[in-house]
Amino acid sequence: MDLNKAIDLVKAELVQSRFEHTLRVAEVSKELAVVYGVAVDKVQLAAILHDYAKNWPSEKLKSYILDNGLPRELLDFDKELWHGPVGAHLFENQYGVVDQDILNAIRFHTTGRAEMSLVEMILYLADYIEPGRSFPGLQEVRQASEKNLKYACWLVARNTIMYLMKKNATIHPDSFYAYNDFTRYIK
Ligand code: DGI
Ligand code: FE
Ligand code: FE
Ligand code: FE
Repeated sequence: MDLNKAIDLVKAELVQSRFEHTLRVAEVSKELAVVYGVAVDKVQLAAILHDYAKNWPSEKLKSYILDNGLPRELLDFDKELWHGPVGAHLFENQYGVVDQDILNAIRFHTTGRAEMSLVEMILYLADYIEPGRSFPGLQEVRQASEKNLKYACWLVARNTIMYLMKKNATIHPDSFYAYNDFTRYIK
């Protein structure tokens, strides 16, 4: 899929503020791709598509998961975790995206997972640090982002888990797998 088609497709699907977030994630992804020597076009396509299903009503996401054989256990976790796997499935099956690295970056952008690829890490990080965000501890992550990709991703995983635990939220195993994997690397 070419980038302009992807932009048109997501623009039609997202509210304006979410579309603008998407463009900022694409811009940050491009910068990180240059720093880490990753194919810019791949990272940008993943970024443009990553939140495609974000504004779907939760009932629509739920039906999509059930009707298309996505992991049922997703439904035991927060609705926020549904849009990545649904988007990845949809682009693979309805739009002919074949690059598994791009699809995995979309699929796992919310939780992360163990052994993430460079493309996956860049999207995971860019989604967190794009200039429209304001999380506690964000400055530290931004500073680390162009120096040490895995350390920056470790901060994202750690901050996200700490934030979720403070809210007494359930946490998906992939979020812990990502955290553990990055922790082993930075030690
Ligand atoms: O779609 P975005 O807002 O750009 O960002 P996202 O898809 O990375 O994250 C959406 C939300 O999901 C964010 O508030 C953090 C939350 N989240 C990430 N991992 C988990 C999680 N929520 C729960 N309950 N469990 C998780 O493991
Ligand atoms: Fe998202
Ligand atoms: Fe994210
Ligand atoms: Fe996002």
